[in-house]
Amino acid sequence: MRTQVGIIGSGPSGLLLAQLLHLQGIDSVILERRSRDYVLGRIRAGVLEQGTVELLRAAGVSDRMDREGLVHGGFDICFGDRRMRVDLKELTGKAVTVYGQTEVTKDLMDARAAAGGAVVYEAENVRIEGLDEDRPALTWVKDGAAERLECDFVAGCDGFRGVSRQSLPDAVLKTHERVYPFGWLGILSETKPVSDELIYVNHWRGFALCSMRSPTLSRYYIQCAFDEDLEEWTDDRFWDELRVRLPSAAAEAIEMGPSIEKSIAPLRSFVAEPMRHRRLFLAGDAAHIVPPTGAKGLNLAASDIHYLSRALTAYYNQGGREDLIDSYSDDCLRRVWKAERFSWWMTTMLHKFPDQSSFDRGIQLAELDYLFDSEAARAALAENYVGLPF
Ligand code: FAS
Ligand code: PHB
Repeated sequence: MRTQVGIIGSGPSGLLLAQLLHLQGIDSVILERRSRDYVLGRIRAGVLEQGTVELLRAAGVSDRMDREGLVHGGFDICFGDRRMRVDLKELTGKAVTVYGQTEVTKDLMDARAAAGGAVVYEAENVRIEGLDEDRPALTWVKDGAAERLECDFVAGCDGFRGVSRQSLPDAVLKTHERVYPFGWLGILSETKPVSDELIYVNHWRGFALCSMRSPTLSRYYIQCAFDEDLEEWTDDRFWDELRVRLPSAAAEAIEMGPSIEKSIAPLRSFVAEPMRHRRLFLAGDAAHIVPPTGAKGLNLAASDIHYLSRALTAYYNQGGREDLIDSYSDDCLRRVWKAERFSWWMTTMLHKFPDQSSFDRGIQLAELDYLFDSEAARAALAENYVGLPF
């Protein structure tokens, strides 16, 4: 089997890349180790930057998002008895769109099927060969049979625990990491969201976030210990703890109900450099991870794919241009590190750190105080939240 671009992973990164390449007449094959249903069963991101929305429109997969997505012009931040709205629209002229990653993935899968694009689900033991000879190939096992795909380039869109990052030589790969001493316990419930917009809370017991997926589907998170046992969190315990952390008006108004999904996500900041080695490109979570506080993970994946699809299109459709291929890693990392900074800053400002000194707490409260008192501080937060330019 042969194709132009071999893609590992059918999450948002892999699917979006395949769709953008298809629109440019560039052929690709996606190899995914899980089943289609398993991929769609993961509940992850919820907030799309304006740049991501525009990229999905350019990819021709935005009809349902434009119908069902919730456009948000701001969000609230609470600490102590104070509550303030960050007016994104007024501060930046932009908004964000609440539309779950599951829906984005579904729309991209439908587009892939409509285009007759190849996706191999349950592809086991995917391996990358031939990088050093600049003749890459992907091998895998499907239903017990060994398979092989020759390609010009490989896109490693296989997430944090994929195979592609590990395929960079140790002498080439550099990683940078911060693991946070807590996690997020999240639930999805078929209830009316407590507010029309998101509410981020810094409470002395820990962080809380009120989000949503639709006017009848709520998404809530509370900070928990990084080694928390999910079995110990009944729905009642979750609702009680969430309500303690919310501002009183929200705590009284919240509609509670059974969780239809409940999970704990660890929080880490992680960057792998470079994001390209010979004919292998890393994109999305394969190259970087951010704590979800700033709602950047999925959006960074989108900007990586913007740069990668642009580079591969220049190579195939503009006479073998290689300048954008050569600058891909630097182009991505310039934006990645700014999103890493913002996500670290939001996380540090809003969470309770177990080993927090009195000085750390003083700085955290001063950060919040400054935000509440300064429009310039809110403008800096807002321009990062809506997404820095690609
Ligand atoms: P993904 O991890 O989504 O996709 C990678 C795909 O590659 C997967 O389908 C995987 O099965 C496949 N794969 C892995 N190894 C493979 C192999 N060896 N062979 C073949 N296939 C392989 N971001 C936000 O912005 N907001 C959030 O609230 C948020 N919450 C999150 C919660 C959790 C639990 C996690 C893990 C992430 C969360 N994120 C959030 C970040 C998340 O949305 C990612 O940024 C997004 O999924 C990135 O997409 P991909 O790069 O496509 O990686
Ligand atoms: C979500 O809705 O899942 C969500 C929203 C905003 C965040 C993180 C997660 O910062």
